[in-house]
Amino acid sequence: MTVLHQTLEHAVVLEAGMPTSDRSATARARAGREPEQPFVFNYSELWQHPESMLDMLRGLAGDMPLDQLGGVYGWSVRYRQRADYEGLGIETLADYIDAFRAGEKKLPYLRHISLNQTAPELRQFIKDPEEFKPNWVTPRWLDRLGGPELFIGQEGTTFGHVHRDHASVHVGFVQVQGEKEMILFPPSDRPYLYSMPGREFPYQNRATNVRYVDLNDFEQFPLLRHASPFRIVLRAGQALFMPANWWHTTYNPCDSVSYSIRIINSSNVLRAVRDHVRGIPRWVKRMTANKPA
Ligand SMILES: O=C(O)CCC(=O)C(=O)O
Repeated sequence: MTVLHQTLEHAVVLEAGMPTSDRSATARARAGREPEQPFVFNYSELWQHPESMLDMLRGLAGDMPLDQLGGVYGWSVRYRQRADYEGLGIETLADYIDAFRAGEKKLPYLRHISLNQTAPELRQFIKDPEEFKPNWVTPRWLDRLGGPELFIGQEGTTFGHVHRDHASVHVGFVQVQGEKEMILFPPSDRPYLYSMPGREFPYQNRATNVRYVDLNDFEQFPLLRHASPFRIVLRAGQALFMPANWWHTTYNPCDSVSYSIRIINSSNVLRAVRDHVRGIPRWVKRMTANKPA
């Protein structure tokens, strides 16, 4: 596995503590400024229960088969990812958490554990930072928009492809355990990132062909040279506010547990609605194309 930070030297490094003292989304919205720059800050109050988050998750949803997790933005173990588990003897979430803690087997990255679908009871003990508020899409029935999730990854695992989240949502990340390296590209880097339409409504150009391990492969992806990446190593007790439409991918330099949630408020609601409306003709086109003659 390539450790990117040894080679992606031109990336701007973001650290905690930038840039203003009052970064709440409410304050920014009142001031009429949109939160378009990512920022990192210290935050260790996410989990509000004496039992560890992983223990409680295991207790509540340990019996759940891995291929039933996820489903809002992506599946945890589905299609070709099933092959990654062959021979590991890991069927359920409890099997995975136990193996992750034992550290004896090399495990795939367990991504997109949907809190609303897997363990909604956990949410009462999760306190989002003020920097992620107001967030109008936290109710469970708005899961398609807000979709709070957990990610569990061993050292050396990577999210994979550079992508952006759908419909102009901001994304808040909080690192619960370990560290996560995040590579971010501003929305204006789109021409250099080999993007292609996503497979889900509203079918925006939000996927790319570029994986984390390709970020220095200028032979295969020459336009990448023109991109302006940011690099963040999010440590346990730190959080990242990532504004709408920033492209990103991640790498876990050590065992990592993290939380993320999508955010919509007055600063991006019009863009989110616009993106959904623009998806309708694309949906109609796809339906018409797939209709049997
Ligand atoms: O937490 C990660 O590793 C990546 C999450 C992510 O990129 C996403 O959910 O869009």
